[in-house]
Amino acid sequence: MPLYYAVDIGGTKVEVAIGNERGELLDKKRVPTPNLGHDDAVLDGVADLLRSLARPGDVAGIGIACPGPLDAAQGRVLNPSNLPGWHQLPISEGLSKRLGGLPCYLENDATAAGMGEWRWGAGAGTRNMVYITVSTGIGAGIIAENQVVRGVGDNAGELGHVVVDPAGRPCHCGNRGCLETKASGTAIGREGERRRGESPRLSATEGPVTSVDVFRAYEAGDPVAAEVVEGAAHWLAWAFGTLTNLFNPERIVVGGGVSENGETLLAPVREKMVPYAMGDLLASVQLVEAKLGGDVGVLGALAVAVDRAGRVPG
Ligand code: BMX
Ligand code: ZN
Repeated sequence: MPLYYAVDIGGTKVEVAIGNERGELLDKKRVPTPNLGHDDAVLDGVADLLRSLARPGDVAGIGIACPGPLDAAQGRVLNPSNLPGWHQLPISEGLSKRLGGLPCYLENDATAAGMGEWRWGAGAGTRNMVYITVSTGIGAGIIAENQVVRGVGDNAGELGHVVVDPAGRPCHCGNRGCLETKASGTAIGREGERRRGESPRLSATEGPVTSVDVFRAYEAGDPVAAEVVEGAAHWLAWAFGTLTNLFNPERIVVGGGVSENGETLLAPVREKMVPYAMGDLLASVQLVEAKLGGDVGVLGALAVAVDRAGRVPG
């Protein structure tokens, strides 16, 4: 069975792994994201990390998951705001050159994670599903009729940058009032911090309030935290309801750090989706928590490699 390298690039860490088409990870490692602003140093670092993995067989390709926007066809990272040192990085060519010409496949991180959940996680067995990560940002991976939806520039699924309030707060993408300014983990923490003075529980937080603090306070019955969670749940319900009408999915799988709150998050979202989707479509969609947990990044990248390397070009 061929093996594949998986690379998951995030704003804070780069994780690499080696695995097979059954989604089994044989070794993995992580390092803080190098932000060197120098192509060779970044690429040398990732290539060295891959070489340092235990390799019990031949490697057939490399899957890379990275925040967008990307130029996947050219294998180039464009200008993700959380990876300033990586802008315009020709990552596929650079890694391929350093690793004996292995084919490299670059994918948006949320799309890759969706592919991982579809193959080996909570989306297994579906023909139509949408994966949504609610974490630092909000991203989506869309599977329609057993096909990954990538769009003309491979950037489909930028759900977090769908504008819901054009007069709203500036977003790092350059627009205003994007969904992720209202409902990401970052947004939930920021709103909790803004309102901390109204809540004894939130004011007792050490350091700035995070989304974890808001959810703990919500579970303890804090009314201010409840307003913050319900506010975010409202926007997620709007987004999931809209996706339900657009794609008629069988399952919406929610991953990312905020999804670790499970039904505490999903129950209010499910309830609030009712006015935002057509009844029959809503009746056929399940809203579930992702299953791959902390390995979703590398498993997503592995799914990309398995999917693309196994395909005849053209
Ligand atoms: C953002 C966007 C997406 C990404 C999503 C989830 C940036 C830098 N990235 O909407 O490309 O898929 O976040 O990313 O704008 P995460 O880092 O929150 O998991
Ligand atoms: Zn935006």
